[in-house]
Amino acid sequence: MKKIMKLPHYGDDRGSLVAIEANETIPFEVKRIYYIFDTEKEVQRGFHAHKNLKQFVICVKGTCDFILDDGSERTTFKLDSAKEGLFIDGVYWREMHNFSDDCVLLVLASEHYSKEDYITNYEDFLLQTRNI
Ligand code: T46
Repeated sequence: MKKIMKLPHYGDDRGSLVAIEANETIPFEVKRIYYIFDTEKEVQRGFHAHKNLKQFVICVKGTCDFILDDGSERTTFKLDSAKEGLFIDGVYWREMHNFSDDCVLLVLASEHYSKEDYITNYEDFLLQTRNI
């Protein structure tokens, strides 16, 4: 499953606040948080899939393109709002492109970091999705 989810946004004349609660706003327990920033425009990141990981990706500042490939279709999500996030649950090849200079990409993850969870070869990813 992959989908953009709107986040509860509390704005007033002092500014904006978004709150995220594990297992409520997003459908998993958060075990890890990381964020990506200072990424040059021409840089491309990702180029892997995960075997068993749920993630929620929020572009809290700036913009970037987040591509999800399920083995037969590539979908590009333009992330440009701190008031929504991209929920990813399943084996998708992911790529990130077109980072704005000010982009800060916040990621909430359902599992601790594990190198073994990564599929870094596209052919291996295709085999996994086709269950061959
Ligand atoms: C993903 C996309 C959206 C850690 O030590 N702990 C961590 O939790 C993470 C995420 C990374 N690292 C180390 C591993 C590498 O030495 O940080 C370095 C950069 O990671 P990576 O090259 O995997 O970064 P991206 O931007 O290509 O991918 C990351 C996540 O790794 C990945 O899970 O879905 O962001």
